[in-house]
Amino acid sequence: MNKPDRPKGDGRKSGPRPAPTGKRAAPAKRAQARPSGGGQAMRRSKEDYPTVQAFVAIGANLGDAQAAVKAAMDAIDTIERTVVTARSSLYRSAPVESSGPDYINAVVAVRTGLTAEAFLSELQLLEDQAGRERPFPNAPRTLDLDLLMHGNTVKDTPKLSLPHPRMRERAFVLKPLAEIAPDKVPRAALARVSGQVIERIRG
Ligand code: PH2
Ligand code: MG
Ligand code: MG
Repeated sequence: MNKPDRPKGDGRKSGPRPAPTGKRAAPAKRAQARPSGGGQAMRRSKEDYPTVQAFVAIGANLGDAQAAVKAAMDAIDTIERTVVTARSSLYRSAPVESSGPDYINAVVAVRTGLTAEAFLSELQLLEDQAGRERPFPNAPRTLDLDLLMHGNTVKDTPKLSLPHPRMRERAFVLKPLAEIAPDKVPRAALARVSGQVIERIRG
């Protein structure tokens, strides 16, 4: 079932502002200009926050999976304080420890000013909006967005493990990641998954 569209005015980058109503708008809250050396920083524009580089693995194997993966790349770019900086090709592979049709996979690089937890929540919202259901572990899915790395963050909590603990085991993650960030994928890691059959989709 399709979920309703994300409501407007929730801090997203794009989208029109509401039309003027004729009423006088409440004055915008501003950071007070303060003498340098203390106090609150000047308000920054959305693209001007300190950011880290992060990588997201995208997968889908239900419905029009190619369209879902491409749409997800665009949707990630609409997340607040986040810009997609590189997109891999799309790849096709058989389900690994999963079932259903072949998967379409890709990886994007982003710069994000969000914490790993906040960024993950945004990714989960996009999965929900794509109609993701979770009837059982590793069920076929309309959209899967896995946070692979977030800057130098290393953590292992029930909600989030970084870097992603299984990313080194999977050609459908390492191949697209190596395409856009070869420095993140040691040759030996690629060699270990070279027996896994995966096809790059051209065009
Ligand atoms: N994701 C899984 C389980 N198995 N297999 C392929 N080929 N591609 C995936 O993205 C994938 C999978 C769990 O997230
Ligand atoms: Mg996954
Ligand atoms: Mg996942």
